Amino acid sequence: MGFPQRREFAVARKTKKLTKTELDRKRRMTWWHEARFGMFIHWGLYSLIGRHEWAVNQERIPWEEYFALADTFRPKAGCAREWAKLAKAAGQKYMVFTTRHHDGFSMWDSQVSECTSAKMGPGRDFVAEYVAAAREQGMRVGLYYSLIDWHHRDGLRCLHDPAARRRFLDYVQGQLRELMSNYGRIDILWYDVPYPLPDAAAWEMRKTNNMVRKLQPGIIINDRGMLAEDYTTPEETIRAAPEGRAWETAMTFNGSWGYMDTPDEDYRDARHILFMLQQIAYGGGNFLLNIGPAPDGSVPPPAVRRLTRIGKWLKIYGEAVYGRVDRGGGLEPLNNYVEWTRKGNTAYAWLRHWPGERMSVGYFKGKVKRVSLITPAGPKALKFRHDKQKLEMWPLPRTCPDKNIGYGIVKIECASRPQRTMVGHYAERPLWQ
Ligand code: FHN
Repeated sequence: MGFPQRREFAVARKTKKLTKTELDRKRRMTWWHEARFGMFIHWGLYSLIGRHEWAVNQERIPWEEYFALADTFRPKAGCAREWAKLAKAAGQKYMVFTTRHHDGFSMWDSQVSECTSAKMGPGRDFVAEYVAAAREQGMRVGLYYSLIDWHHRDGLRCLHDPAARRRFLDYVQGQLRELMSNYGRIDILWYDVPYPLPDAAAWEMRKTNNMVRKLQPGIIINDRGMLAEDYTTPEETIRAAPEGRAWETAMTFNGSWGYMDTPDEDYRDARHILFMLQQIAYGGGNFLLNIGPAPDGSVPPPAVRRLTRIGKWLKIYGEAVYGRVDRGGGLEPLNNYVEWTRKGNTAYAWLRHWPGERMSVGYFKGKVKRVSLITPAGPKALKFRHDKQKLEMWPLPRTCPDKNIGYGIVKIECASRPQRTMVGHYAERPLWQ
């Protein structure tokens, strides 16, 4: 299914003129691209079970038993503020919170559902608490909304029963209208799982998103409502969208989006998170990293430890990640211990292994003006020699200056686009995209 936008992109690229839709999208998404790194939060009744957010479905738990959990759902006050403070400490710039997952339990005071955190158990509007906390920390506010609803009586019947479909679409549109009207400025709408209806027309998605955009003119909408909208959303994998198409990878720490108290070893470690951040930034994408808070709202300590370390690292090296980052292209890994991000004619060499006091980068092309080591005290100029064979630089410290995660960065400023590729030496095509 070719996204309609591909045709728009093709036209724009050929004529080098952006369409009105693309110009509007470019304006709305500038902050999003420059933010790069966000926090996903999966938290709801399923967190009380602690065996993944699909437990009610996969373990066939009777709905009466499941919703009885609400009676013991008593999170501590201010838990959303903990998430927002942690996101800020981690260097994340936006947050996306599950307002309603597939289980049909709405985490706000919805007037079109009886299964809500306000009417049942907690007696709280967690969306309101989350939005206030995120804003308090200067975070952009994203709302996740599941189109599938396993519990709603029309959630599956809507496929074949026109009256059921009308009721279910009124429910979905009514909930989205509440979320887009009652919580101030919303920056992101993160749709999920458009099942069981077969296409955007059946979901009345164009009409729904027009309503959403009317209420929130600057909002960014993902592609999981069966319209391409603003960006593509691979998850648990890194797959760059075609040039010109925004994309964001969503990842868990430990394989479960919802709370699951697994050992520390199950969590992707800080070095791996940084490696993924670099791979994503190289491809010009965004990284939405998930936390699954416990029933009381607290964040699992292994996630806190990792996010805190990553935020400390980004305080020093964030220039290689945030702001206008260009897709890499033509900066091939060096012996797989050096990977890259690029901003215009500046290449950032991410070193996850330390070469010692000198480093040689073979096949480096681009007129080098300055080479510097990024340090907590700011860039430290390096000497360098650049010939047809390689770019050599020294003196580097004997060991990696980053004692936190062991990732250092050398900044290479050029007068032309930097490249590192064997194309033109031994290979007729890039060995690595
Ligand atoms: O089924 C959901 C899953 O529980 C989780 O919310 C992820 C997050 O991207 N989305 C769906 C699976 O793709």
